[in-house]
Amino acid sequence: EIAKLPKETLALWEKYGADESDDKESFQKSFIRHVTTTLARSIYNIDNFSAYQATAHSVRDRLIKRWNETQQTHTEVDSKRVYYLSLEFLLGRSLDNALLNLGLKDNYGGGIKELGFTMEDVLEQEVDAALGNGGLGRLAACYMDSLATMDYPAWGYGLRYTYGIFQQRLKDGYQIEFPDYWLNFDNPWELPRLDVVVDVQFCGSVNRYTDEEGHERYAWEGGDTLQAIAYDVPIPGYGTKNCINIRLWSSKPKRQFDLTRFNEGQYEQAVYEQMQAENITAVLYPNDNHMVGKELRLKQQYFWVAASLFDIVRRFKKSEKPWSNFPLQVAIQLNDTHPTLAIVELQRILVDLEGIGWDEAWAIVTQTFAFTNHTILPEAMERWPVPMIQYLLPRHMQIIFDINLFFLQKVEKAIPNNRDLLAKLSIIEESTPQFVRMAHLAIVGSHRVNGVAALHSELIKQTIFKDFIQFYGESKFENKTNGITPRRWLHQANPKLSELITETLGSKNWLKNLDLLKGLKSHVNNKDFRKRWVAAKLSNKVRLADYIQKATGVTVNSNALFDVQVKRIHEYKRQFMNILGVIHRYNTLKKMTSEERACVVHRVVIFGGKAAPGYYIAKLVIKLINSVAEVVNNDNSIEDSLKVVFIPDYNVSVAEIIIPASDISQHISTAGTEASGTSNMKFVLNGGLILGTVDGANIEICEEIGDDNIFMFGNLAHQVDDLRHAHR
Ligand code: OX2
Ligand code: PLP
Repeated sequence: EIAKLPKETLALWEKYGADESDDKESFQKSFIRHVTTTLARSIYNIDNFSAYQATAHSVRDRLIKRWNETQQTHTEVDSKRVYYLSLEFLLGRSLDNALLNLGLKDNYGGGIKELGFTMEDVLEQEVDAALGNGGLGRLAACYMDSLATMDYPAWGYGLRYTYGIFQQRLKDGYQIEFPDYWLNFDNPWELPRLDVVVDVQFCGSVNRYTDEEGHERYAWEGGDTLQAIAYDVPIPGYGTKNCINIRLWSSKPKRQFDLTRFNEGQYEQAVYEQMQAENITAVLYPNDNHMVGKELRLKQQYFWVAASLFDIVRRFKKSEKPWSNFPLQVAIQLNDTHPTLAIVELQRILVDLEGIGWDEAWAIVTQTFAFTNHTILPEAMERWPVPMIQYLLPRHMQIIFDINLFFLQKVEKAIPNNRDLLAKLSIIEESTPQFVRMAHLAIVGSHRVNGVAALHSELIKQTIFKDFIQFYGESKFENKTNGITPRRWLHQANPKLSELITETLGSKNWLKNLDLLKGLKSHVNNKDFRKRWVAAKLSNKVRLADYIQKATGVTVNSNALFDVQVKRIHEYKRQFMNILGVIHRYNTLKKMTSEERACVVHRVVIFGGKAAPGYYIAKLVIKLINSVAEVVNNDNSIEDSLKVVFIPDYNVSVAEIIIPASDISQHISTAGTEASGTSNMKFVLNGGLILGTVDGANIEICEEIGDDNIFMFGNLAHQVDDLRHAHR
């Protein structure tokens, strides 16, 4: 098509489409242009927030260009694409990350200063994109950064929640929740694609018919139809032009309102349907590692999966390749069981809509999907009542029954006469009502299943998925230990230490190859290096102490030891054990004489994390921590040897301040319960010590950093069960 355009037209595109430069003057020009045109303001009417918006829009212009070029290149090259389906993307802020990844930070920093602002103030204006609960959602965000940086043709698919994870405030030591209306001001980091609209069907019924060739076919008919609208979030890689995409879907009604009702003057009823439709993507479920079987959540899952698969299939069909090529062009990774319905949806598309035979379709499906398991906690296992699926997705329920039947027939053939095994492996739990076990469906429909740390990947084979090994053998199950992006968690969060590392190693290559950090080893006895290392840590602690003062009103001494536990509040993560330890420490300090206390290292114990709004015990632990803090911090007799703070509203931006300032951090889950943990990696990367149990990725971290840098304690995973029984 391009070849057909007249030469003059092409020349115009080339002339005016050339990249805007990234130098200081070009930034200042684009900044002023955005203030006057995008924001409709003037030099007399611009505050820090407008300065942030103008800067963000200037960066956005550059991101969009890279995004366009990347997508065009991937289409031209016709590369296999990897799709990451995640109900959560805990992205945090974007401006600083984009400036650093695009290499714009210095020029933009200098440019903005001359315009009368400071980069620090401007960066502070951005609200977090907090479309996730904790580790699982942040992992998705880190993976997108790494996929972009490593030049993968990757896409993320998720939901554009109107409300992200709630904001946590404290009242009398108790957690209270406030809605996170993050889209209150415009969001420069998304590109609305009002033309990318997908119809999504719910309810209705299934009609069996015979097609022209005499084949028995099924049609899903009637019910309600909603629309999914795409919003694209560009994710720039570091030191590359590659800029990948997260496509987030927002729900809206197919028709604006019921005209008949409107004309009859029943205005509220007329817009009811619209409100129902918009509800689907209104709010992120605030539970971490805990399933709540609400119908709206199941609707979210299908809405998201249906829109994403439609989009993926549409892109594949443009290539006009045979269906057998689908798994060669498309890899879909399921982030936990939340998107498991995608397996059923693809089978439905292939069999019902494309007319492909069941077995051929199923081979395509299983070669396309792979599944990541993130937990072995029983309360987190997703199971949906059969009647609920039957009502919302009648055809999908039939397909699930068929998948199960054919699977169990294969099991019976391979391992005959073992009814007990069939019951254990079945996708259907034979209770009243029946339930669909989503993890079983995900395993049966995928060619690979992975755990997220070495221990966890072993444990899933011995516990929750044990029976599947009998049938599949071990090779379907593998380990992929979690990772984190060093761009955000060291380069961005800890500029002083990053600068020291870059100077010492002589280049920034470590930002793309973390193994290069081993090169620091030969400098450990260098006096100047050590001095600067300690100075970086101290300045991070001063920054955190300032933040603590502002957020809690408590003054802490930056020269004390900072002892940190920040993560979702959960019984298995054992914040309770930590606070009991603090009470013991306090009682011990109280019994000491002043002289004895003078020999004790002063300590600030820092907690942070949200409890799910319905998690009573977790909320009580927050209250306990605050009550202990109240007593300890107001007791002059211990002479500042101990302080306790609970930092409210722990999120990605707060993590970026806390993690680089930690001397020692606690990752003390009961062995076998924390699948991996990812904040443990972030603390270590910032030169902190770890106090941890023999659990999750702590074990592999220990192998890397050596046991001088990590204090491990407690029972091993295999001992825990015996202990539990012994204590009954
Ligand atoms: C979390 C796990 O609890 C955590 O151990 C892990 O590091 C993280 O996922 C990323 O893999 N919801 N959140 C998780 O699992 C589930 C389920
Ligand atoms: N919540 C937030 C805001 C985070 O930034 C992280 C990781 O950095 C987590 C939760 C996960 O923490 P953990 O691995 O300790 O559970």
